[in-house]
Amino acid sequence: MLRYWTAGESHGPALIALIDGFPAGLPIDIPKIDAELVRRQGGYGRGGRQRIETDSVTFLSGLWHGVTLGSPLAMQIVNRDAKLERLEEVDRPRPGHADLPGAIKHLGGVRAVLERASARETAARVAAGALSRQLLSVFGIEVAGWVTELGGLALGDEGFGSGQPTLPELRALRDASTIYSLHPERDPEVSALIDRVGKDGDTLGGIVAVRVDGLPIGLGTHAQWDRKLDGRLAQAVMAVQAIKGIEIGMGFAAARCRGSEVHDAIHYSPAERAGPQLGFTRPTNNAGGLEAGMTNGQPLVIRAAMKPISTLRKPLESVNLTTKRPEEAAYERSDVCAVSAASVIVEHVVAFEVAVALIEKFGGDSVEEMQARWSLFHDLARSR
Ligand code: EPS
Repeated sequence: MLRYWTAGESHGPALIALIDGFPAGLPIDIPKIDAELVRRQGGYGRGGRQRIETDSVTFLSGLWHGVTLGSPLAMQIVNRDAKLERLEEVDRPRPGHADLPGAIKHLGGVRAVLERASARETAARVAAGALSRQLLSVFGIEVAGWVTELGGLALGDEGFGSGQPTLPELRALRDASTIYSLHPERDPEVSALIDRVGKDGDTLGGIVAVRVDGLPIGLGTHAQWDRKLDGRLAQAVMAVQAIKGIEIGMGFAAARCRGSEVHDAIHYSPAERAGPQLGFTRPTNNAGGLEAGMTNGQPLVIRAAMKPISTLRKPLESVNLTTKRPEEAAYERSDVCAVSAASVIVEHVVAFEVAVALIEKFGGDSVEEMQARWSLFHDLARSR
């Protein structure tokens, strides 16, 4: 079973991702992981912290000569702004952050909670996801995330059409945009909005999207609720800081349509029998690649909604936890908008859950054994 945990405070010495259950025999491209960490640090609207940090991973275990050993992998990302010991207690909780419920829950202070609740922790999740993507790539499974909406500005939803655009085309558009949307030509309009809102001391949220191509039929299961892939993906995505909602495929829009407008017809094309869909084609992909908690061979399509960051330079009303008197919430250096970063994070938590499901179905102790099981399954399925 593939799983991971993270450790580390926002201003502590380092973040750690500990990955267990990863197969042996995969050469790891570390600069490729670092490139995703750099992308997570970017996007228009980020605050001063990203000018201090230069995120990169060091493997503390699990690799020998750059190849996975099949033992736990510990990845470290050093915090340059490691000033936790010098930081003071916070007594005015920020509405929307972990401050109030966390302090009461732990019978302690706000600092102890906000340091771990901070989205800084997502660097470790991206590292784990970027590692898992290298395993997915062996099987031809590719992932991309981008921004579809920011501060109420719709930035195009076209990345979802079956194979239109292709993932390389989609990445090229996204990487040309400082917002990570598929419409770089709209960047000036979006960054002007972020600037305006930042000047007001306020923050912005948005919607991010992820597509996974090359999936086989049958990852996940219909058989038990806690192993359904849609449920696991929702858990992973909803557990990203500031994410308030997830849609798979048509999502909420399906609730407003008739069944005949929602469900994807099943066709068969003998010419496509050799492909991962085994010849079964679907003219539409409203299901977003998942039926009954299993992949159906279509691209996996997910959208997630991010609320605006809760640290406001123009603070909201709060209460001093010591005096219980009304005071403005605390302000600490923060971002005006981190929706672009969220697109990278959601992309990587989705990738990790797909890798978990891949190992569940085709898992072995080594990548070679997984490849053999992958081939055996597809041969058997084609022989029916
Ligand atoms: C965050 C506050 C800011 C963000 C941080 C999330 O950090 P700082 O207080 O050091 O300026 O920049 O995000 C990151 C550091 C990051 O790497 O994503 C918060 O309170 O959640």
